[in-house]
Amino acid sequence: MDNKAYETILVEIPVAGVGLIRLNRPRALNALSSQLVGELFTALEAFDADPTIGCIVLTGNERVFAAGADIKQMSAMSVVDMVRADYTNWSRMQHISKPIIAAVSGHALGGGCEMAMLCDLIVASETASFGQPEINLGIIPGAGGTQRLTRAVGKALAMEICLTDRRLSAQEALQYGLVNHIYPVETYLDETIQLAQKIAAKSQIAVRNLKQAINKAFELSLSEGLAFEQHNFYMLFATEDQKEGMTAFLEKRAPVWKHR
Ligand code: CO8
Repeated sequence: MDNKAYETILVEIPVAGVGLIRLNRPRALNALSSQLVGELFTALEAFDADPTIGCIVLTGNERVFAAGADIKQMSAMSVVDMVRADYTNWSRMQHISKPIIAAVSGHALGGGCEMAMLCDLIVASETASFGQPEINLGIIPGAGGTQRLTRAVGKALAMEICLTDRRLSAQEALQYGLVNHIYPVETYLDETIQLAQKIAAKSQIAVRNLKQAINKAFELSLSEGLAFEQHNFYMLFATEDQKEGMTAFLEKRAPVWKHR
């Protein structure tokens, strides 16, 4: 973990087991320039590879999570530039095996909303606002907005959000199941870090299998998903953590995970 390696993000380990990434282009409202996105992927992969980290928190600042793709950078791009840069390909983030929690305060717009939805849980501050305003620029969401938002809030509301630039307040996002919790601006990040700490205290190998299995629910039929879950369930019986978890329960003590 080396902040000198980054210009547009900040990384830290605020408490044992939790990796924190802050988007740090405040004057551009954390617009997702190619540099920022590249640094974000590198930092996510570094925490994913770090055995001391069990959960990752991704945040912006109190005013803005991210105001979307960098319009200044994007405005001059041609379709060839887009294809060459693989501009909306966020598969590097999708392949992170550890849970990622988005801590969202203020605007989460366009690519910012899509980035939050690429995370596994979302904690919002009372000022969080989610939207897909791309239609105002003569484009549409390109990093999953039409797909993930529709799965999260249903077709009718997703259509309205994307077609009319309707913003979802934190309360509405909670009501529709897009976010897990809402906290005051003063505490949302600490609460998110505490939630991440709870996850980081589990067996990393079981957490990894769990994240994979739940995400498969969006890709597979029910019977295929059940077969995937069953496979991951059986596989855990080859781990030391399964033996330890069950032995600790029977001995009425806390488990000591080895993450293998
Ligand atoms: N890109 C570049 N710069 C931005 C962006 C952005 N998305 N958003 C804000 N800024 C800049 C402004 O240009 C301004 O810069 P300057 O001071 O140099 O003029 C500065 O940030 C402050 O912005 P405002 O003065 O507009 O601040 P306000 O508080 O008045 O408004 C808003 C805040 C409502 C967030 C407003 O800035 C806004 O509407 N921003 C654009 C939101 C938007 O349209 N987002 C969608 C972008 S398209 C997209 O995300 C496609 C996703 C594709 C996949 C992702 C791949 C990376």
